[in-house]
Amino acid sequence: MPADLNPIDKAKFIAAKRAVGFVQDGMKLGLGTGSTAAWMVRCLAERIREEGLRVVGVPTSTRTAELAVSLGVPLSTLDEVKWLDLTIDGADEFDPSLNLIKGGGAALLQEKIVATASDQMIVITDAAKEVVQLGAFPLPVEVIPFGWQTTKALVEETLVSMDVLGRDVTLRMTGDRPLVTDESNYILDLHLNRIGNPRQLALVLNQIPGVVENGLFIDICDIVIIGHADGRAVVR
Ligand code: ABF
Repeated sequence: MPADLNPIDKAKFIAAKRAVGFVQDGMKLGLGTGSTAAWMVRCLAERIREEGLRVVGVPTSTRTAELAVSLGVPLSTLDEVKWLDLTIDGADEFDPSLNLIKGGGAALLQEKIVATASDQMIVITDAAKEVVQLGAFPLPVEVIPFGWQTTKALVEETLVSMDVLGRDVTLRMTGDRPLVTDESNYILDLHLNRIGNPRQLALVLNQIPGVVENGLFIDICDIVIIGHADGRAVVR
């Protein structure tokens, strides 16, 4: 383990290293986005360097691609490989059914496409991500920039009829401009506090014109690995 990591980063590293232990020679991998996924890329690169592991990765964001290239992890594209053996990615929240909120890193669209095109998805997290009910983390929803304010109003209208506690919707900004995703879209963050029926909300949101995808990952995650600073990796 790298020296002088703070407890959260230690936990993320432990989870990432444990997940990379599931990687077998010849695998086609989905490479997630975020700080925990970055530790996974580093651990994967170490296995490639030290064991001669032969894998190919499909990144879920430009920043993951750049990190992988810098560390010598061979990359391909989803169009090239068509299907993946395993995706390893982070999350913002996970519930007892292993349903997730993702998208804090604004990469949810490529992450969901890649995770869905995989035989298995492993989520790597620290214990702070575990919740009884999803929703404390604002739910990211990717929308096209065209007419985004109308889309926002339709989302707000939809929330009125849904089983949620909060209904505040904000446009994600970077500085004084809207954040633009790798796919040139915007992100709306839905501050719901508690989501009573994530499966239903995920379906309803994606029916709204202008909505591209949402950060609810329902029935996609197979395994969650929770890292702990004391070195334990709990596999759920
Ligand atoms: C990405 O990792 C995002 O979907 C999610 O928001 C983020 C979690 O970030 P971190 O690992 O830095 O906590 O997969």
